[in-house]
Amino acid sequence: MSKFTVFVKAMIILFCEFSDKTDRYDLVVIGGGSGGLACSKEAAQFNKRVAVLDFVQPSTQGTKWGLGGTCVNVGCIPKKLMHQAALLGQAVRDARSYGWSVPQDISMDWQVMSEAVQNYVKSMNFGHRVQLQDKKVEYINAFGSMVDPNTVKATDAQGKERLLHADNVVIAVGGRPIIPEQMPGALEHCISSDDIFWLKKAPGKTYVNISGLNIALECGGFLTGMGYNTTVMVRSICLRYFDQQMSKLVTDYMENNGTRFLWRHKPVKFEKDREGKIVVTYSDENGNTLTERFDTVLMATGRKALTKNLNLEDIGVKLDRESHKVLGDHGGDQERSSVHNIYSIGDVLQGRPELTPVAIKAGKLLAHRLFGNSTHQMDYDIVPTTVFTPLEYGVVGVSEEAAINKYGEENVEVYHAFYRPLEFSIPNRDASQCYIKAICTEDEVVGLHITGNNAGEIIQGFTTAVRCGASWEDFSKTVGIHPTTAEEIVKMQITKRSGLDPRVTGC
Ligand SMILES: Cc1cc2nc3c(=O)[nH]c(=O)nc-3n(C[C@H](O)[C@H](O)[C@H](O)COP(=O)(O)OP(=O)(O)OC[C@H]3O[C@@H](n4cnc5c(N)ncnc54)[C@H](O)[C@@H]3O)c2cc1C
Ligand SMILES: *C1O[C@H](CO)[C@@H](O)[C@H](O)[C@H]1NC(C)=O
Ligand SMILES: *[C@@H]1O[C@H](CO)[C@@H](O)[C@H](O)[C@H]1NC(C)=O
Ligand SMILES: *[C@@H]1O[C@H](CO)[C@@H](O)[C@H](O)[C@H]1NC(C)=O
Ligand SMILES: *[C@@H]1O[C@H](CO)[C@@H](O)[C@H](O)[C@H]1NC(C)=O
Repeated sequence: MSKFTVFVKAMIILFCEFSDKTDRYDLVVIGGGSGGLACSKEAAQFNKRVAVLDFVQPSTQGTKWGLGGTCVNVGCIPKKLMHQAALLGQAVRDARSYGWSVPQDISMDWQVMSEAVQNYVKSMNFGHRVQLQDKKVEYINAFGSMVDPNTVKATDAQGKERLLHADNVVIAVGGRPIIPEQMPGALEHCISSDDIFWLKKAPGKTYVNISGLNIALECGGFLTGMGYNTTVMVRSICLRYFDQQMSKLVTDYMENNGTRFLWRHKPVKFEKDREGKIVVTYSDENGNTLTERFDTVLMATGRKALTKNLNLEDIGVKLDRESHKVLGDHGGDQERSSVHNIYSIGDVLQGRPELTPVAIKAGKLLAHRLFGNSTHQMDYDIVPTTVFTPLEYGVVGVSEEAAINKYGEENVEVYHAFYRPLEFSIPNRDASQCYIKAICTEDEVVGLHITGNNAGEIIQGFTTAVRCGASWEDFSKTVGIHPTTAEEIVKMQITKRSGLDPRVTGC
């Protein structure tokens, strides 16, 4: 696009926002994140009148951002870019052994890195507005709430209200991090994942309090990789919803590579000293109380669904008691709520994986069912994912624990292997956490797990095979691509049951 077309498009967007309209819609979507944007754009393709409302409440530390939701602004995108920034540091160090002259002290300029990431995010915010405009979806920068099942109230930043009459409503409001307000000093002094990507100055010595979610480990990982002294405090386990053997490999690698873990520790309070450092008081596994000073404290203790001020329960939309997420599965439709014309997609739908591609796919399929005569439901099974820790962990299908529970130990065969990525050889990097396992029943591979470089890229392709019901025999008949990491998957021969040593044995 030329600068001129961009300018014209921006003017059109401004013009349309100020022009008046009648307020009857085929579909109103509340929440302009991954799911809401996909659903509204898809619905508009059927020549329907569609509006999407998006409104961002500032974080507890006052961070704000533009259109696109969690993934674009404070999730997948800035996280993966910062993960990449950290990986490059490792690559630069590796480069020495390949003959590149690299100074002894390499360091990260936080300002340069974060500005580059933020500028990219801002370009995506703008891109989303242009796309809504192109697809004729009305974008309303206002907070949405329900008045009755067919009326949405839009309240803008100035408090101006407008009522929209909607045949169908999609709730796609996502979630936000929880800062434990009852913990003294937490609300004042701690940041959340909503702030870390938008910090103006380098985080410095950082303390990460985690709740068993991957977000915290990923942040702790890239901060360590960028050279910040990072301490991760873990109360019980990391990566709660993942295979525990794999989770241990991920944290072992981090621990060996500079992240300090305090296991079974618990924070008690946070204070600020005269120099502006945060004094963290915590108790260790023996109940001793200790204090330590940090520049930054990142709270990653969980997320809550943003259903609170939507007035949903008053109009009959049932929410889960604990999570406050919308309960779906009504009238034979997974995304339909207890009110027949109100649907829910993405992170705010109860019991579904909190992932961007899941929200997008569910949103598009819903639009086709609403306006395209489709009956196609979302398949929430066999959803692949990757944890972008310094050693990435990619997975599709079930954990070993879950497979044994479901099929019984005697009906599960686990193929496994440690491997040494070729890239690790010349810099002589430790590969002792590079590992693969395939969980198989007699007929099918039901789980595939890998730790290593580009784990996400590898698992994405194999997901199709797993979805097609490929058996272990199909995997092992597959010819590899040499020399790659992915080929190690189809080369595995050792089962856990055999008790043979799965470690690397040479060529
Ligand atoms: C740090 C982090 C890293 C992540 N990394 C990954 C990853 O690598 N891969 C991956 O697949 N997923 C990742 N996720 C998860 C992913 O971001 C979410 O699953 C996805 O964004 C969910 O989309 P959504 O449409 O449900 O909601 P969101 O994207 O959260 O969008 C909801 C939007 O609605 C707005 N809103 C809320 N209430 C209202 C209201 N009443 N009126 C108007 N607007 C409202 C919100 O401000 C927001 O803009 C990550 C999440 C985090 C926090
Ligand atoms: C990472 O681990 C390897 C192998 O244990 C070690 O050689 C390297 O120095 C570690 N890196 C850091 C930053 O600790
Ligand atoms: C990081 O902080 C810990 C805890 O204060 C300290 O023991 C360690 O020496 C620090 N590491 C570096 C590299 O400064
Ligand atoms: C982090 O803080 C919260 C709130 O105080 C606490 O409930 C949680 O257990 C803490 N996590 C860890 C790992 O200590
Ligand atoms: C859906 O079916 C109706 C009735 O058969 C038809 O009028 C309409 O054009 C169809 N819509 C689409 C998008 O195919």
